[in-house]
Amino acid sequence: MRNIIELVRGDITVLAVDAIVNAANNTLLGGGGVDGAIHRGAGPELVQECASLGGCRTGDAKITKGYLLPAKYVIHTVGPVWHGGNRGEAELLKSSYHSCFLLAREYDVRSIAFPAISCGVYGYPMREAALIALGQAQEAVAQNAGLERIIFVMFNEEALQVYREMAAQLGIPV
Ligand code: AR6
Repeated sequence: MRNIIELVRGDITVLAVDAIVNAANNTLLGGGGVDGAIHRGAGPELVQECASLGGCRTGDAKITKGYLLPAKYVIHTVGPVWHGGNRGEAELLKSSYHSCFLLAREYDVRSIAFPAISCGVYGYPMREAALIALGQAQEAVAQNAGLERIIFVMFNEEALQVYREMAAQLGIPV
């Protein structure tokens, strides 16, 4: 497999990539966490475009411009709220990543950065989420030869360490 998956620690809003992914909510009208940071970085035009999109279902994704961000696009996805694991959370989280990769292909996105979708306010356990995120990235690499960089951006060292362990478990060179 091409070695295009990267794990980094930092703030996703400063990355100059084709697209950054936002862990949004169903309204797409902004919120806290990474969503708040992305809206602050992009400026008020982002919420205007988001307001025209009619929201977003859990597991789905929508794309906008990046406005004042260094990234050209923002792909907004809504991950599941964790309710203990028996309410379809894993399928929904998989679907969030998959939907983002479908949009990436459609918009010829070659470099894409993801936060740990659902792992903040929505309470998804980091290890399980990291396995899904990395597994979906492996599939996307196999299916889309145009992808050059997939960057998982962790806000803290513990999360980065979990991603490193899960990448090793899946045999992904990072
Ligand atoms: N760069 C990278 N990662 C970040 C950043 C950042 N600037 N800021 C936070 N994180 P969360 P969710 C990490 O809560 O769980 C919003 O209010 C954070 O440490 O942002 O999907 C939405 O509007 C965590 O690991 O997203 C929704 O209502 C990860 O990003 C709700 O939160 C995701 O945490 C979505 O909850």
